[in-house]
Amino acid sequence: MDPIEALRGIVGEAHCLTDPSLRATYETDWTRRFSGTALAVVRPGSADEVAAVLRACAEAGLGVVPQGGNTGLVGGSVPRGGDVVLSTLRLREVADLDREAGEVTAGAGATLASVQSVAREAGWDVGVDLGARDSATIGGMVATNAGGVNVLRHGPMRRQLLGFEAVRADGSIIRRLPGMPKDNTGYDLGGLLAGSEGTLAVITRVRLRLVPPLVHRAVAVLGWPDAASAVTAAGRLRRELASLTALELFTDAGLELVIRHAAVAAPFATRTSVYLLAEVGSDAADPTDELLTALEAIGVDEDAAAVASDPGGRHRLWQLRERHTEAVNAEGIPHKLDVSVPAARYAELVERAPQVVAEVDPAARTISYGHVGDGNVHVNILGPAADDDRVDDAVLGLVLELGGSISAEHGIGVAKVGWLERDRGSVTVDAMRALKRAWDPSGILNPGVLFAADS
Ligand code: FAD
Ligand code: 2HG
Ligand code: ZN
Repeated sequence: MDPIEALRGIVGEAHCLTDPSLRATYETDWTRRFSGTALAVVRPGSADEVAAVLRACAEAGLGVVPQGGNTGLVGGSVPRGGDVVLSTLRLREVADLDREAGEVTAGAGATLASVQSVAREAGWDVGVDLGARDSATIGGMVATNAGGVNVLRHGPMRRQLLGFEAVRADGSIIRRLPGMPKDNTGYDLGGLLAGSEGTLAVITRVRLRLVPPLVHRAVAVLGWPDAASAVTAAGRLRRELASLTALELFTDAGLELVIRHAAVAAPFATRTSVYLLAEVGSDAADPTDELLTALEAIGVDEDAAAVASDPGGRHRLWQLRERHTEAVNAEGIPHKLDVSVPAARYAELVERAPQVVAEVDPAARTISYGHVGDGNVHVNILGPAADDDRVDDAVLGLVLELGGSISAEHGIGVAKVGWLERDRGSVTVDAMRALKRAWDPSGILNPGVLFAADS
């Protein structure tokens, strides 16, 4: 049977999109750097339909690209040419919230914001938070092992997983639901799927551990003359502040773009080279005094400090950091290098990244920001053509020289396939390939992601 007919028969006419105008938003990634044509976009409404779609695609030898909110930043969520995009957006049920235990089950296509809303109504919260919350889905976040702004407090997505349901390439459904906080029954398959970027199975549901909500919060933005002083201050804040929930860094070049494109005002009149954003939170008492005492202890410049405890003021300060991604996108198509280095090399990376970029492309602009509390920098480069990888190679080479990781939280996708082995080594990557062959012998799941398509 014609594969499109088979897919229509499984998901229904309305959920098998072949018209180019209907497919378009599924075919280009958030940055516009990566795009490809899909044979069709299918939107299954249940795990059984996902299984039938995978069986039909396996039979026809078609690649399948799982897609959630399409906010991924490494090109892994869009087709490479002729693949079927399997959108999870109809799998959005949020159910079985256990108020006593603090657990909830979310469909893969539920957005983070929708799960946060259900959790908060029940007096809980989700341990991972990120700027793309209104579009990023729980399935995509597990598949990328997303990090976000609270990793130093609650860890990345993998740490929130209690149970899962997923469909393998042959259409078999594996399920461990609800899953338990302690569960040593063999391999941790949910943990394996976290960060597998759609190459091993399609995640259809997960059970998440929730965290207590922090009703009292305070945020500070602090200016520093250079990256080294900012990173030293960040280390001291980590030691001084037991209630720390987020510790972020950005530079004046990024602040300038946010002011220009997001219509947000500078935090204070003084402009400095580097800024830190620190947030504290507590479920019991207002932590503002604790924050102010810590700021005094580390000796901040009062002309380059802003503190807010009220929701509006906190939101304004957070916008300065969270809107970097959209502000960079408004300037052009960025090269995005999401990397991490040991804390002792963080300042060096921030200082040297623009230098190594300028050596290969003097006209390129480098804007760095990130989760300094986790050693994670997002090096964004504007200027080079989308397919000119020289600046990417220069920054990733520097990261390995500094003893870091070429992907901290966004994954490998298609963007960093050429660098995986240089980071992890051939023995480790061979072990990964062995897993891929065992789970997906025909290689239909997200071909070209993690490993080159023909390897
Ligand atoms: P997609 O983009 O749709 O897919 C991402 C990958 O997961 C692809 O490889 C896809 O094939 C696979 N996938 C998707 N769903 C499934 C599924 N159900 N089963 C198997 N595989 C699947 N990321 C961070 O880590 N931290 C941040 O702070 C952060 N902030 C961001 C801010 C903005 C403004 C934007 C645009 C992005 C940000 N991201 C961040 C990146 C992105 O939001 C995350 O990678 C997120 O986890 C992707 O979710 P998604 O649903 O959009 O997945
Ligand atoms: C963030 O921390 C996201 O804001 C996106 O991970 C990073 O825009 C980026 O490069
Ligand atoms: Zn990030």
